[in-house]
Amino acid sequence: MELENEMISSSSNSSAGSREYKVVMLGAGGVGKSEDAYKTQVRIDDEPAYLDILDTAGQAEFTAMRDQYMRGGEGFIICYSITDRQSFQEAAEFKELIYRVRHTYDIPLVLVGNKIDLEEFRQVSTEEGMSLAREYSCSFFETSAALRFYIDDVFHGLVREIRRKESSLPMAEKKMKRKDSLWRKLKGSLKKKRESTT
Ligand SMILES: Nc1nc2c(ncn2[C@@H]2O[C@H](COP(=O)(O)OP(=O)(O)OP(=O)(O)O)[C@@H](O)[C@H]2O)c(=O)[nH]1
Ligand SMILES: [Mg+2]
Repeated sequence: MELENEMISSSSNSSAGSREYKVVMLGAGGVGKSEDAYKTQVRIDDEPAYLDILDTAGQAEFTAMRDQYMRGGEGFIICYSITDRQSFQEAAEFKELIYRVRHTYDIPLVLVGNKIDLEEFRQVSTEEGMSLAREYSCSFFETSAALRFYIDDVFHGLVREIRRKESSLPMAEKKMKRKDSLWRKLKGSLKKKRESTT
């Protein structure tokens, strides 16, 4: 599902009210990233949070842009499908890709195994997911984007991670403001790309 986000950027990172979090969805094609992306406003620990989600596509033509959006994201959702082992193998590679661009492993992220409603087609066990999450030092959720199971937990988990990181970094807010224009440019060009391919 597409997000209409261009209107909101002027209020990004506003001091009062809802704070905006720049979230990048990563994952192989067809794992359910776009289904996940529709929910954008959540209340977490009694504070509203607006999630500005950059929904990347698994296809090859977008991988050239991947470094760019990895630079702008404050948090990452790494998705695979529990019915697709290949997508799990790809999920295991994203942390290195993020590291190459950000030069730190201390990046807020959550790992998501989607499509648990298709249990009979499962190829990746819950234990394997948990074990990768341990390697990543991140939280792990199994979800069904189709049935809206545990989707809120994913966003809550990620925002908590971002807040925790921020509270340990006093200069974080300034850094994020500088990234706003890059982020908007990226989202604009992804949008154009999609329009030209559909
Ligand atoms: N059964 C089931 N189907 C799902 C679930 N999530 C997504 N799908 C379906 O899987 C297909 C792919 O979902 P998308 O959200 O388009 O996948 P994507 O990760 O955005 O794929 P790309 O944009 O190609 O990278 C669609 O037909 C969805 O309806 C889920 O939790 N359960
Ligand atoms: Mg998609």
